[in-house]
Amino acid sequence: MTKCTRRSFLKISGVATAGVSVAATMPEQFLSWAESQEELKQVPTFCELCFWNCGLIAKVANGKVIKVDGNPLSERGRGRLCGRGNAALGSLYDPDRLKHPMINSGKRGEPKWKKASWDEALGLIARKLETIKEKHGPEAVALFSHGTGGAFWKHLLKAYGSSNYTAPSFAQCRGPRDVGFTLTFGAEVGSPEFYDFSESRYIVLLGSHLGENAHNSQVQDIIKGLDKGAKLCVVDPRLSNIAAKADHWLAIRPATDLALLLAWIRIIVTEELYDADYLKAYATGLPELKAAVQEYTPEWAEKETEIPAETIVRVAFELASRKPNVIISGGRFSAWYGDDAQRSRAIALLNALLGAWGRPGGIYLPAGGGVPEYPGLPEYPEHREDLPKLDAAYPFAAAQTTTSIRNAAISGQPHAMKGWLVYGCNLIKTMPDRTETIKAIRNLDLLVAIDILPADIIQWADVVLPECTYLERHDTLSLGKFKQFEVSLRQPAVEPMWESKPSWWITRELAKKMGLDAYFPWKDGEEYLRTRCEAGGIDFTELKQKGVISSAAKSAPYITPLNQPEFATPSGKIELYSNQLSEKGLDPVPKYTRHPQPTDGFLRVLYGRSPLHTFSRTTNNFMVTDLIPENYLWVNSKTALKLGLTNGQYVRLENRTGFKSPGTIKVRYTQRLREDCVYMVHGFGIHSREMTRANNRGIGDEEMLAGYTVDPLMGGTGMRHNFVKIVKEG
Ligand SMILES: Nc1nc2c(c(=O)[nH]1)N[C@H]1C(S)=C(S)[C@@H](COP(=O)(O)OP(=O)(O)OC[C@H]3O[C@@H](n4cnc5c(=O)[nH]c(N)nc54)[C@H](O)[C@@H]3O)O[C@H]1N2
Ligand SMILES: Nc1nc2c(c(=O)[nH]1)N[C@H]1C(S)=C(S)[C@@H](COP(=O)(O)OP(=O)(O)OC[C@H]3O[C@@H](n4cnc5c(=O)[nH]c(N)nc54)[C@H](O)[C@@H]3O)O[C@H]1N2
Ligand code: SF4
Ligand SMILES: [Mo]
Repeated sequence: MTKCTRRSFLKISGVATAGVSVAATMPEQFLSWAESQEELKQVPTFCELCFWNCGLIAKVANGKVIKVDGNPLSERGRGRLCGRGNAALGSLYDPDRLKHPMINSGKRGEPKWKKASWDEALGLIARKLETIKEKHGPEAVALFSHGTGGAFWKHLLKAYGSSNYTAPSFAQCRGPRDVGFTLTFGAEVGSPEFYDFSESRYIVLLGSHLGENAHNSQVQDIIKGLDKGAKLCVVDPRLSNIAAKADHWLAIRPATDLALLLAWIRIIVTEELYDADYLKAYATGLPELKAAVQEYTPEWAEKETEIPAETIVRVAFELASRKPNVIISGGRFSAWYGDDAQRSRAIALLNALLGAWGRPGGIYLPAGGGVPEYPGLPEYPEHREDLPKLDAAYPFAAAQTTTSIRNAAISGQPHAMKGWLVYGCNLIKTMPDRTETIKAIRNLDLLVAIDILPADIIQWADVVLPECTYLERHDTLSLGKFKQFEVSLRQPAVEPMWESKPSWWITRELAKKMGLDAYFPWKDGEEYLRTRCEAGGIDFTELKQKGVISSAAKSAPYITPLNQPEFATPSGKIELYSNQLSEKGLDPVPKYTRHPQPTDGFLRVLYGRSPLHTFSRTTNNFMVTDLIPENYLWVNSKTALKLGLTNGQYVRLENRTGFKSPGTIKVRYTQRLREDCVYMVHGFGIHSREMTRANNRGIGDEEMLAGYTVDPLMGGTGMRHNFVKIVKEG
């Protein structure tokens, strides 16, 4: 940790000359520090307001964080933070935070909270977990997790004897994409993605709204690429911020992207626009692919997508003319329509045909690297081999799906499911079909929520454990595979407030109560991290000082005669035609099927991200709610006029089952959206009175969802068949 004086800080930050107007917006802590002669402590750590995990430096005075800045050493942010990252103080100093453990003495879902000591709360959880293990076996307990601290909970779960670890960020998010790419290349595109945007010469984005999706370094990279002359084609029913910068905006009819992709593949294979040498060296199945896509002509695709055939052809030729320095990306969130792994595979096929994998401006080959786990821990107990797999129906479920855990809790099939540990997940809002989620929760013997806020999920918990925020804790390391391998450290800038605690502590104390101490030998968070770093040859003192350490050697990010790629597919090659799929009775080349479109005055709900919010994580954060307090309903102006809506008017939504939204949402006229859709950002529509700024603000897209379609390959849940009517108030 380095220190700077008040004077040098004022000079660096420009505050000394900025005068009264800046002072008026400065937090109180800052002003009192500026008045004092205190030295400013600088603590490098990393952000958790989303999972990009940008390095940041917390400026601390009088025991309070007064400001955060980007850490220039971090490849994830390169000295910058996004709008959410800058709102760190709004998370840390949120007066609505969970302050002490709580036990529900009422019914599940109608909580009567009793303040509890840690000893009492953890004792109760330990007893219940023991009982579940005795009655049903350890597999009857599952962990849902999102965020860095989840690693300690996963470790606890495995030590307890269960492997039922799941996350909405798989089957409700990027799982379909990862499976589509793995089937094709034998590897995922990574997280952070290995997109070499800054060197690209042609970029196609389908339903990826980078910029609003504020993944820090990736936004910087795409802007760099565009500055250097890359062409950009954005496929989106809405003119997103990035579409506004594009050479082509293709306002596709929603749910028809696969038609467009197959037409592009057909043009590229029939006109032989592909990278022939590359395919010869690295791919198999070109003739089979060619034969399989013949029906997908541009004229056919025009009818499905409403994109003119000549535009489809033009983009294909432009794109191919810039191969192999191209990226075709379908975004990160890919659980759209139920055929999502196949749509993602079509995207992977296009990248393959144009030779983008392992090429400059394409998908680079990431640096290797890792840090060993804490040495000397006992082996996890063996899992029972005879138990039926929860995801047996999905041959390519690369991770456990949330829905099969939910189904098991409802039906007891294929085995009992009685306890849920929910870490940093707001399942009420992030799993499709709330009724099913609640049905499952009612069947449990125990639901523990580990959170920082009284979010919607808290209302369904038996025991609530308050984690301290990322600025108050040590956590596991964040490892990044970029062109260099990078290790980031989280360390506390200030002491945990109230009775909140970090996960390394909570899990250790809980483990002790279950006789699992041997798995948690660390004295404290720092000792845990130091030991792992030492085992991995990383200078922990340097890491503490810098926050981020990158490997000295650069990897070889591109294919050269001496740097040949490996593809972990059964054939060892890029699989343009997939025997793995045909062996399971699935389409070896993606096939188009038509999805329902809204009729009878219904409009499709499109959803995405606000650049200043992360789902429901920030909807109560006073630093961003000042700017964006609620979500808006984008309505095409023509549609709005037809429906007699005025700009700024509050409306309700009604879905296909007749369900009316509990909350209201403000209409926003726009010409940046197709007439058959409405658009809103996800995360609002919180119903928790204790979240005073978020409660009942706006509507959640998930509240209106009447059904979802399941991906037969990997169990992802397509959540974009969401049709609504607009209901005027009064
Ligand atoms: N309908 C619909 N469903 C969706 C999406 C959508 O857009 N629409 N998005 C999907 C996507 S892309 C994803 S990735 C998933 C995400 O879904 P989830 O995995 O459920 O995650 P979040 O919504 O990030 O979870 C937010 C919870 O984490 C808590 N939290 C915040 N910080 C911390 C912390 O430091 N520690 C702890 N313990 N808790 C914390 C918040 O208070 C909140 O309760 O949802 C998916 N589901
Ligand atoms: N600021 C901010 N950034 C975030 C997050 C956040 O919460 N806030 N969350 C992070 C997470 S976990 C994820 S997964 C990513 C998600 O970010 P992205 O992967 O970029 O994607 P989405 O949220 O799916 O994309 C929304 C876009 O898809 C368009 N769309 C809707 N339907 C269709 C369709 O049928 N076809 C096409 N072509 N487009 C369609 C919408 O109009 C919208 O512009 O963002 C990450 N970044
Ligand atoms: S992108 Fe923004 S919110 Fe996400 S980690 Fe980086 S600074 Fe934090
Ligand atoms: Mo996500």
